[in-house]
Amino acid sequence: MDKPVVLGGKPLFSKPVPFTRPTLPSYEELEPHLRDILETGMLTKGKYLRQYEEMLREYLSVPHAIGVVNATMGLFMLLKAFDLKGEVIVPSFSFMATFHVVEVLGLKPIFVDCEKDTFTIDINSVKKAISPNTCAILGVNIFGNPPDLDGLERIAKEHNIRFFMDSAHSFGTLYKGKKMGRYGDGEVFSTSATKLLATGEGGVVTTKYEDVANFVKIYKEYGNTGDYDPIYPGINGRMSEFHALLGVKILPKVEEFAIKRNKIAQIYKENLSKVSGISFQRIRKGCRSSYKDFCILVDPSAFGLNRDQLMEALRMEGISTRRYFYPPGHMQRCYKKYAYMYKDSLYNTEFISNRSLCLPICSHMEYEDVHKISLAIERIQRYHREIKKRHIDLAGYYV
Ligand code: T4K
Repeated sequence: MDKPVVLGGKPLFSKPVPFTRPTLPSYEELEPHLRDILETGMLTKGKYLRQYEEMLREYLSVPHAIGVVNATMGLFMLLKAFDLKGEVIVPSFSFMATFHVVEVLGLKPIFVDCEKDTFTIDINSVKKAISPNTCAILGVNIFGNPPDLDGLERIAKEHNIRFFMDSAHSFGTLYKGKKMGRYGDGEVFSTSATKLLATGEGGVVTTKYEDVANFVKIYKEYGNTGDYDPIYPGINGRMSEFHALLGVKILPKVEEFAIKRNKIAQIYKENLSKVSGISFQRIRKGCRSSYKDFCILVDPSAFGLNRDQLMEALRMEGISTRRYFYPPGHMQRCYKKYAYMYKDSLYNTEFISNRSLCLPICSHMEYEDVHKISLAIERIQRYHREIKKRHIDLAGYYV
């Protein structure tokens, strides 16, 4: 039966399709190393973290790469190293961790707009937001798509302020042919379970400055340099040996994963460009996205249903999606106190946040599943009128 499930049709998948799954080494590949960790009893601060960090420095071609507990703490420690005061410019269209770090450090996040096509931080919006209180810009690679890094570096230099990159989505990204990790005053990658390089929890701080790298290394050890007389109050920001071991095994495969995801994105685009009302994030010219996420925009008038209605219809098909990033930063409850500053001013951010939907993607996804998900979206669109009627009934029922 051709009808979508929401209208009583047959599901295209025999079991639920997860939003993502990490691509991991086999148990057999890990077994001797797990035995080693367990037999030596070195669960943290050991040789696997040292090996991982060495591999990261080589892979990213950076002088300093520090494995940490997660990217949120990595960003916290990186910014802390600069003893900043005042305002930090952040894109409102990002994951909550980007702005939380700024707020928790006692700095003021200044939310700026994104570009309508790339979804990344808009340079003109950044320029307008610069004030005598601005101390830094914190850019983000959105879903793996880099912003105008040269432009951001130029603005930071002109105004003598710091520039950092939240590169949480950036293993697999290429900016003008080069890997991330070397931009601005420092970058932070995430290796949480949904990333290309998935160590479970984890982050990587990169910087060109030796003193900043040393700060982070000591800060993540409570500020203790080894004599139990800390030089400053730090935290525990360490990455365990189990997490580092996963990093050691997965890092050599990141390139292959990025290529695979780019192929998946290409198939989605080929299929869905034939569906009325669906458009895509534009990848910056000369760059490669990691496609940590594959995101579509749903135009409700052309598609016939809005983003949330499509999400619900896909959920009924057993297909899991995410509304990254909704609501955007400046509209989140915890930033209500700043809302007066942004009335109607972050137009692109609100436009994209209301229409974007991330579809399932992972590095070991079958192309056949990409075609089937595309087909599910296509038939939902084809039956949009009936679904709309039905959805109104269901919406009433669900509330
Ligand atoms: N900056 C940016 C721009 C970020 O996007 C993030 C994090 C950060 C900073 C901070 O990085 P970390 O401090 O986390 O290192 C996820 C992740 O938890 C989060 O790391 C990520 N960004 C954010 C965009 O997405 P959820 O809540 O959407 O993921 P969840 O738990 O619903 O899982 C999604 C899918 O992954 C499901 O299909 C289940 C699957 N999954 C999940 C886990 C946890 C697995 O297969 N295995 C797992 O272990 O947040």
